[in-house]
Amino acid sequence: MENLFLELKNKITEAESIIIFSHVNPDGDTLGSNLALNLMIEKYFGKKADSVFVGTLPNLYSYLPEFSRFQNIDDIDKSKKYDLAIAVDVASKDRMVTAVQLFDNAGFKANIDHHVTNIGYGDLNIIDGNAACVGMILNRMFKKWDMPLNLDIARCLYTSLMTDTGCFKYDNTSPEAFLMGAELVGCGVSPNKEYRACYETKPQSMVQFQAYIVCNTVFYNDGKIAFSKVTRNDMSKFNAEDDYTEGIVEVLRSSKNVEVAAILKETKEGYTKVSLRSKSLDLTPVVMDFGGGGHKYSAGCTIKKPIAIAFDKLLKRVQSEIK
Ligand SMILES: [Mn+2]
Repeated sequence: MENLFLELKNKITEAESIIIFSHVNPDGDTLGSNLALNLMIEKYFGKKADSVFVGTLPNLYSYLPEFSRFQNIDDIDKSKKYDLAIAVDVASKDRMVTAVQLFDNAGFKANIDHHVTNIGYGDLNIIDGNAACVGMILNRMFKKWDMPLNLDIARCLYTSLMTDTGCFKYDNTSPEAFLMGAELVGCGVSPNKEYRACYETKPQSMVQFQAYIVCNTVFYNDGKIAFSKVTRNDMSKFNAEDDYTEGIVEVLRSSKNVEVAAILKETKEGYTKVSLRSKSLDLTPVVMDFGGGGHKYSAGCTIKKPIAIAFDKLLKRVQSEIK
């Protein structure tokens, strides 16, 4: 991995134009690591990289330093040929949606990720399924590059780490996660301030919407499975934004007997987006049956079926794993 870090450093040094991609429906890891890398490239390589997103950019993360650097992919000339493209936290190329053409057109493609389902679609693939977040891989890389963090970069990495470890409580919370957290706090990051900015700034309607969705949960198999669905009708009733469903699935999993929890969300007509969480069951075979991906205990997929049918299909598939 150390050699890969140095190879990327050389590629950044050589490149005149650089673009960094986050995945669709961006989370704290893909956004935090994108900005951390962008700021690092500016600070130590003296270069301006373009940071891009696809679809909607959640306003929730606007507390991140230099958040305004994120550009909508639709505002970038699709025929442009960047010297270097870097994808961060992008498990598969289709997670770049309409940005994939710009990625493919680049002279050199790097793929930095921690999803076990990542097949290594780049020219350079820096993938570690044991890393708690992509920010952790970046942190190791910046050390190898011998480039110390500043407060802004540390804050971006902290959001990446905090969100992907569920505030240091998921199974991926390794000794390295705590050491990294300690190091970032040492750089001046305030855990309380970052936590409040990320988790305690929900609009009132979001809190009420989430409570409603939790209320509609249906339990199966002696309470081992918890499913709830979100229709477009529910969304419009609460004036819900795309990210209003964020975190609900963890509430479902918090029930004592629950092994697998799922939120099924009607996106457009005939499409159902699924977020799955488990306590100890490996979900990757389940979501891969539906063309999805992710981590062992946290995974997702989009089922090209109306929500009621998707619900039944997914429930049967999950029940086949639950004794
Ligand atoms: Mn991640």
